[in-house]
Amino acid sequence: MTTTAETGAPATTRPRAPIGLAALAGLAAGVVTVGVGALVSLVAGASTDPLIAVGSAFVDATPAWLKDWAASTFGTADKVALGVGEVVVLAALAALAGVLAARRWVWGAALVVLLGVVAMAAALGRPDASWTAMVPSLVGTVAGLWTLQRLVARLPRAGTDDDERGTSRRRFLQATGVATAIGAVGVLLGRTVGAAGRAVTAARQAITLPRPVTTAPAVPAGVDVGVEGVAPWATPPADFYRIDTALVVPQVDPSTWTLRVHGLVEQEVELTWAELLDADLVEAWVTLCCVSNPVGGDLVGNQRWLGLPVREVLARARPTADADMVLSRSADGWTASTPLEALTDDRDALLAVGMDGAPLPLEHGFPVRMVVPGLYGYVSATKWVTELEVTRFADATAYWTDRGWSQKGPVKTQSRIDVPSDEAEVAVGPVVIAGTAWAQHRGVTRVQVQVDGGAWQDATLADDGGIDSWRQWRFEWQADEPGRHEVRVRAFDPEGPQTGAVAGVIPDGATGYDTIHLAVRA
Ligand SMILES: Nc1nc2c(c(=O)[nH]1)N[C@H]1C(S)=C(S)[C@@H](COP(=O)(O)O)O[C@H]1N2
Ligand SMILES: [Mo]
Repeated sequence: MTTTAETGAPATTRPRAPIGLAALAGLAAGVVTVGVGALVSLVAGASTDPLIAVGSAFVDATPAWLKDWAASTFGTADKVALGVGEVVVLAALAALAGVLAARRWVWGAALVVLLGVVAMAAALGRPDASWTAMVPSLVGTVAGLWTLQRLVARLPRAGTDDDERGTSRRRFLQATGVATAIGAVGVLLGRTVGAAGRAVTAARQAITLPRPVTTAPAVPAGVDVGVEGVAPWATPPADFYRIDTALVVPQVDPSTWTLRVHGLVEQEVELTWAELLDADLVEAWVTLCCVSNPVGGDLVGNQRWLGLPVREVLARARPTADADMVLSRSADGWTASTPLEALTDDRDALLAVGMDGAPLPLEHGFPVRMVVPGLYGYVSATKWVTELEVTRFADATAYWTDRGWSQKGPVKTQSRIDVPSDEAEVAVGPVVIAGTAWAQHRGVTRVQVQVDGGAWQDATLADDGGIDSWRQWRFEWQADEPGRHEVRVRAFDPEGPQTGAVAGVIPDGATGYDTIHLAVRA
């Protein structure tokens, strides 16, 4: 890639450096910038890492349609996709800075400084940022500039004799290699040491949760319908879907955690971790689901949560009569607006500390999160929660409602076919069709299956684990005719059947029947 430039460059005042090598110098300087930034972020906090800060700012600035596209294209791997995209764009810009710097130093330097300023601004703009947030990007940029200047000065130039060029080329590549290695070590250290969040992980492991004062009702033996391939009724925490805007998992130390309850209240309340664990905790099975879950999707899970009913904390604070909403806020500045009523009625709306009998996993909101039966996560399930502001829908908005999603997000009754998989081949004869359905806080009362547009037929429901949990079902279809067949499902809650009208996830959740096609062979 260097030959054209090497042979073709006219020797003017300053001989041209091969463009490929110049780009390489820029890339190496880029790696140093990012690596030094990552190292300094070990002290300044993971959210100040330049790549993470820019990525997070990007996430917050992303319009809803793009986010929706990313979520539906990459699913829960959207964070990986974002990271890859960011690295590709940055690499291209770094290479460009190298090429520019080889022509005219100030052009290359200006591009590096510009990128540095963007990263500093992004870091300072994080909700949890203090002025030190800009330091990793600043130090990284200075290190990157210095590296670029040294490498560009070492670029082998056309016009010198062959021997000399060979030597200077080797020296340049060595220097570039060393710079890249140093930068890469910085990135690795920054990510492994930083992301492990050792202190908080250790604090979590040291916790013994108290016994609930009210235990969850015993789960009937038959909540699992007993068909292989159906998502288990109790979702293992390791398999529980994860959706949030946090590029680095917030590290919240329970010993310094507090929950501040304020706003339209007669009495401000502040709750510590010790006080929370001392309170009368209850246990409840609740199915959580995401408004971004497409029909048939798997952004839904069921678990046993341990926590303090939010209504008890609110009762201490005594909301004033004009309040109708609680704006919950997380350690990393995310917000959700929840109808006050859903937090004060008799449902198990929890300030949860436990999931599946253990402290919350870090990525599911450790040490404390909200869980509210019957509402989508975006309006209720604040992870790493630190603040409840009692307010009014007329006066305040939240993270997703600012981005075009509905103020109110009650879960829509839905059903899903888990087996067979779509486009599966099955033999003529009995075919077991099975899956799950949910209508949190109303309860699934009936599930029906329809084949090839025929009559809706009742499926057999698995045992009921409570109205806040999903419910499995199975149906045996007698497949007589070879060929392609269409199977659909619908669930009922006490108000009737779910709607078959097709709607996308924006602004308040997808509707329509989950549908599969089966190839029946003789
Ligand atoms: N702090 C914070 N809490 C959050 C979110 C977030 O982005 N940040 N996302 C919400 C959304 S949209 C959903 S669906 C649930 C998902 O919870 P889970 O990741 O534990 O499954 O968390 C909610 N709580
Ligand atoms: Mo969500």
